[in-house]
Amino acid sequence: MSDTPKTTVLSLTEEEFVHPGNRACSGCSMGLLYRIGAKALGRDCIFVVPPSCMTVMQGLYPVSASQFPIFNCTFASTAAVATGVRAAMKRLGRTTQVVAWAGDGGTSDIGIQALSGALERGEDIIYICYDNEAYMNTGVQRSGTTPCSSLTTTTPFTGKAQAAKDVPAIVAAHNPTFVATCSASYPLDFHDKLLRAKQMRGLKYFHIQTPCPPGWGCEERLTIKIGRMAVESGLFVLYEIENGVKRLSEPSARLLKKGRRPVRDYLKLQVRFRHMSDEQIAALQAQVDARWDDYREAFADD
Ligand SMILES: Cc1ncc(C[n+]2csc(CCOP(=O)(O)OP(=O)(O)O)c2C)c(N)n1
Ligand code: SF4
Repeated sequence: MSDTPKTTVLSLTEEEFVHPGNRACSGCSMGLLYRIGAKALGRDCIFVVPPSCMTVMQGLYPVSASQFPIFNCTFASTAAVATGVRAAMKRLGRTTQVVAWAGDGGTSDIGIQALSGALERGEDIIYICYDNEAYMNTGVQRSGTTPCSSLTTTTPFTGKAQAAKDVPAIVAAHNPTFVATCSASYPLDFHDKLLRAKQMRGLKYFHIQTPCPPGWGCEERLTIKIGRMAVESGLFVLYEIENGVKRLSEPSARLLKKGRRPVRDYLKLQVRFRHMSDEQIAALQAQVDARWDDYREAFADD
């Protein structure tokens, strides 16, 4: 797997499937992720998208930000609709990639039942959850994957009290072909994982952290840096599970030797975490340290 050639900025295809203008907020990392991901997916692709920033980003009919057919479905039905579209393609004898592209609210809460069904059946689709860590399109309400302590409009004073659902672990418990976590700040890692996933049969699930300036309360110019800090501090871990074998991806694996940034660096750049006390930050740091002690044991030889 490590022998697979890595795409670089210079070797990335110049072909574009996403038009230069779209309706995402300035500094949105999801738009960048979509553009680079599309280069890996290629033209023969149909997207299935529930209500979310991705829908809005496309623009209003008859304008579209992208060159793919996009099926806008209901929130709860994303994976079921993708299943149906894939079956139709198969019936027509076409190898078209069917890609479900949903937000974290649409995946971890409202769409999880259809996703679980598609996982259990082993549907031959790619499912991408972009995780901006709240229901952003409707004004920053907390979702199942909003991190503990994060301020949202529905957790406005002391932040969310509960821990985030570990959706990739829930997905992995279904034993799909491929599970990967990615970050919009490492788009080439996402690109290359997608290239490999395209060659596999069965359900390929991607969970991608996508920093969101208005929702996280951060400067637009810092979006990519903040996503990197999430990885460098070990808070968001990049890994993949192929046929049951889990591997840390390079940006996270490198932390085993290099060490991690303090989580405080990441938290202090975002308004949603500014209210956290020193004790809360220390407790979070201790949790991350404990998790990495486990990784050091599990991945010592990687
Ligand atoms: C059944 C249903 N409930 C609520 C809505 C309103 N709604 C539209 S987009 C959205 C937020 C989606 O959040 P998420 O899936 O996290 O994607 P994001 O907006 O963050 O891109 C909501 C609640 C809806 N369209 N359908
Ligand atoms: S609200 Fe966040 S995720 Fe949605 S378009 Fe704006 S920056 Fe992107």
